[in-house]
Amino acid sequence: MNAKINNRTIEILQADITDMQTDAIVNAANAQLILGGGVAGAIRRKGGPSIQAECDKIGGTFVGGAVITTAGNLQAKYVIHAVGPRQGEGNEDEKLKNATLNSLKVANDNNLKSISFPAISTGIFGFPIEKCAQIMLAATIDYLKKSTGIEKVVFCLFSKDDYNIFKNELQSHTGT
Ligand code: AR6
Repeated sequence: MNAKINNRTIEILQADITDMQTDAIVNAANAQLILGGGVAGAIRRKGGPSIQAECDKIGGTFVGGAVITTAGNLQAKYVIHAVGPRQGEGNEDEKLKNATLNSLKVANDNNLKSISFPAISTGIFGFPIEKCAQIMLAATIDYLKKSTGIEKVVFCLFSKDDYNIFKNELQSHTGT
């Protein structure tokens, strides 16, 4: 489903994020920028070794931060590595909000028009999907209401259940 915020598009999609053709896709990263399992593993396998090599040069970032690399063999041009919180480490909501906003800021600073997000922290890091949908969508809607060059933000969910949770949450904001 699609919704318009300030003439920009938010799209909710059930798909593999490594197939997305947006300018950037977001990796659900860790603070060490070591591409492990989940989304990161899929990016590493399909994108090739150059992405991890660029991450190694950057070295790491804080929880809630985001850094950018090129995207190797992927369809997207860039990967934005966003570090979400691990469930139980404390201050998770704020960290997830920051990871979302910092990803959007990095995309905007690099003149990117479109970006695809996974449900950050909801796999290996164990954060609840409903809360993730609330936090990531609220942060994105707020961001798109301000001045930005970003025209389209896609939330790319792996399962039908996760898709429905994000769709219902977006509908609760837009009243559609
Ligand atoms: N496309 C879209 N969504 C996916 C895909 C995919 N190809 N694969 C998994 N998901 P996760 P995290 C969903 O575990 O919880 C790694 O080891 C998945 O169902 O990728 O932030 C990193 O290196 C879940 O809803 O990220 C970090 O160390 C969501 O993506 C750590 O895991 C996020 O799951 C990050 O853990």
